[in-house]
Amino acid sequence: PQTVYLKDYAPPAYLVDEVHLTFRLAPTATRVLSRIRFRPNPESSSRDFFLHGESLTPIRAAIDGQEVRPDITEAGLTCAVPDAPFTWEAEVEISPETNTALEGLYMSRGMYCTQCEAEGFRKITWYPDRPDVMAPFTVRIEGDAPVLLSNGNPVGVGEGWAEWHDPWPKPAYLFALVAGDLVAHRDSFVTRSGKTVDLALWVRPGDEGKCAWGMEALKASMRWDEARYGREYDLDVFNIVAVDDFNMGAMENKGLNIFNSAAVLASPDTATDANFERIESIIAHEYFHNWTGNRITCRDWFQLCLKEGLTVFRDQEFTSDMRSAAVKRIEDVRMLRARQFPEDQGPLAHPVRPESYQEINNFYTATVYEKGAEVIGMLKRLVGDAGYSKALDLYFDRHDGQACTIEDWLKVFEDATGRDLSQFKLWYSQAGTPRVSVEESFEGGTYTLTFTQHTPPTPGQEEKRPLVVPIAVGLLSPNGDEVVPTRMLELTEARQSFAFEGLASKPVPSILRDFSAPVVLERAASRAERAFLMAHDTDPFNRWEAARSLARDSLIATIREGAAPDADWLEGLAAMLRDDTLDPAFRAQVLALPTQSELAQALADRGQTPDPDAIHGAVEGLKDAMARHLSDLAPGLYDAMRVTGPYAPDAEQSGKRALGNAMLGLISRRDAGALAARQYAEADNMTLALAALACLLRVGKGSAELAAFHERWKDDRLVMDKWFALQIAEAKPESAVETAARLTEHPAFDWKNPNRFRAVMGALAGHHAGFHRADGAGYALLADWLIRLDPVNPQTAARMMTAFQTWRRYDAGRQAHAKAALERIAATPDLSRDGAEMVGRMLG
Ligand code: HT7
Ligand code: ZN
Repeated sequence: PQTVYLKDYAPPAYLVDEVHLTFRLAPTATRVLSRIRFRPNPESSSRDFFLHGESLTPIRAAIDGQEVRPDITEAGLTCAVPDAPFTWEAEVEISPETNTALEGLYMSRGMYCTQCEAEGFRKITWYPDRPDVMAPFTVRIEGDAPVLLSNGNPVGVGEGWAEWHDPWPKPAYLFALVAGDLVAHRDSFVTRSGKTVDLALWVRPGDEGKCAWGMEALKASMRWDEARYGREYDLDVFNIVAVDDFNMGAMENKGLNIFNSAAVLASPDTATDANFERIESIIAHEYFHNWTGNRITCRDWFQLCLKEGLTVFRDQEFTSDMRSAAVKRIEDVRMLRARQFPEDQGPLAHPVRPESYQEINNFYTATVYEKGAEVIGMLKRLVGDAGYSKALDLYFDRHDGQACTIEDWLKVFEDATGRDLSQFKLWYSQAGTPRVSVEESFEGGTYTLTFTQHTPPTPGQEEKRPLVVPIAVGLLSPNGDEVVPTRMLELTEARQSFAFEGLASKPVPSILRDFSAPVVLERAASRAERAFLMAHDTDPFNRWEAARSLARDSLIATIREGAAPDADWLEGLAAMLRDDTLDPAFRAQVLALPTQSELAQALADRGQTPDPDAIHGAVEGLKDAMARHLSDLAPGLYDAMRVTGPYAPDAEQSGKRALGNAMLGLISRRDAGALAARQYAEADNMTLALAALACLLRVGKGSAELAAFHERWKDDRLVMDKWFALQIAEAKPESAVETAARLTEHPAFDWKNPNRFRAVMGALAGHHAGFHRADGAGYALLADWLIRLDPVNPQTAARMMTAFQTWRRYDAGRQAHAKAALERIAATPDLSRDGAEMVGRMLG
């Protein structure tokens, strides 16, 4: 396969002034007619006319009304064209029903829908399918579906047809079309300049009761973007459609967002609090793309973080404002460590702005998204809130309607704040997680912190340079008072000292507050010091971090030398749980242990080969110890967290349920599931029911409840995904693979549906000890299914291949099994470009 390089970027030879499309819908023979006004690009010296196009059956083509016979290849066409503006017309035939890759125009249970990012439009018609070609689109849809939707504003509708016009120039990846038997949940929003926007959330009949939350989230997002970023919506309508078969969470098509049903549909009895929170943030994310992504888009796909990092950062800010900022920061860092750190520390490491790819779909990664957002958070910390606002205002003013680069983005910060960002820019080009170590000294009232930074090599990048690392530091006196409030230190050298003068006694430092940079902080703080920070730090993130690192070290000590659980940590935990001034959601976060995969990495970092069974055993042992140590406290706290009144998925209620369910988890370890059985029987919402069912399965009970759950929800696909996933997640390490294998035989295991495939195979990959079983059965089962899925849906198969990315961490036996599984995938005849690139990088 061909590798595409950032350095080879060249502007398009032709620009597009307008696009007219007509769709004559038919499941296996849809006709797409295009009329496109092209003109030579004055910025390009090339006059080669090339249009992308894949899997299209050509019917006819014409230039300025004259039939032409272009040279057609597998990737597109070339044609002789006039050296002046001209009109291109073409007709092609495509087959949405047989399009199982869910890219381009496809069908999901009788409904037509599209997914064009990144390069799906070329499966719809011939076009310069690259984000720096932007044009207004007019779309006519002809078909017998009752609802026919496309981007922009409706301009006409009749029996069997509808016409849409999107006046905002956009790249083809933002094109969308939906046609089907849908019903609307409607509302409206009045923008701050007084324009009324008609809002609709389109779903299948029967799903009307799951729309209210998504609509509220949309209105909250629209309000927030006006208030916080001064960004107003710019069309008369905003449509969202829920689709069952979808490769990712959602897609920000202009005026017509398309969502995976799982990322938008929710009701108290079918969705958990976590689902509600995720839906709120995805709705916000896609809505925010209207400005950061759509009005200002990417010049090329190497600049993906320009829209994704920024939009993730904005959705994180939104959730912080809507809920608890401290809890949101903890959740985001947990996610970063669980998903991005392994990527950055393994064979798939790549810069936030990659420099080459074979298949761009493989670069919608945690590095581009989550680390991309962290980079923006650091920029904001460095320039301050006012500098950030000024830079963003300039960004929107200067670049509205353009396709931009990271250079454009950084230049607005330089121009708005006067800062030189040349060293900061390294965050975009240098892969890998920096490691920052700290030494301290105290002499004559001066406390000095000396930081050393080092980024380990990553594939293709042996040498690393020092980065600009904002390190937020506060100092506490030994009695717990804050003697130096948070100060932002800027580490720019490989080794650098910072002094704090005039201190009466040696302080306790609180370093990397609010997780001010995406680094691994290597600091040999004593257990006593961390217990002190756990009790006294004024920075909630670092309070949580102190607790977390004590738990991690306790687990590591158990794994390495069979040590008993850290009694000081258990005592500190009890004190925090008893502290009613602390938000229940925060207390629930303090109870969450590091993931088993994180522990494996922590052991590997300390030079020890991780043993998944020993890790699993240590975690179970620590949970038992927590259950014992907190046994007096847990029942009272469980009762205190009971919510009365109608269910609401807000921060307050969901925090209480999170802490209550955490207590239930501990209590179940000692009452053989009696309380969990009661909670399950009495539950009037999915959050309580699912947590209770999980506790029952964990203690080897719950088969009757599991069967009843199935009976009640067998017709609800989203709830059934939970039913599948839960059984694997709660299986014992020795039976997780068999449980997954058994579930693949279940008649409801519709493996071509990405949600269902992920429910089973994703749950297996997420079961650390189960997936990494010593006999390689976990690797083999996943490989079997990836080989089967690859020709059907390469995108979803390739994403799931990342389950293997840590394979080199483990012992020789496991490595041999994992390597054999990867080689088997690599040797599959006609393996997709997506799959070939992923296994190639992991084996490389
Ligand atoms: N911009 C979108 C990324 C995307 C996608 C979405 C759905 C299906 C396939 C996709 N490929 C790329 C989603 C987002 O970040 O908002
Ligand atoms: Zn996005």
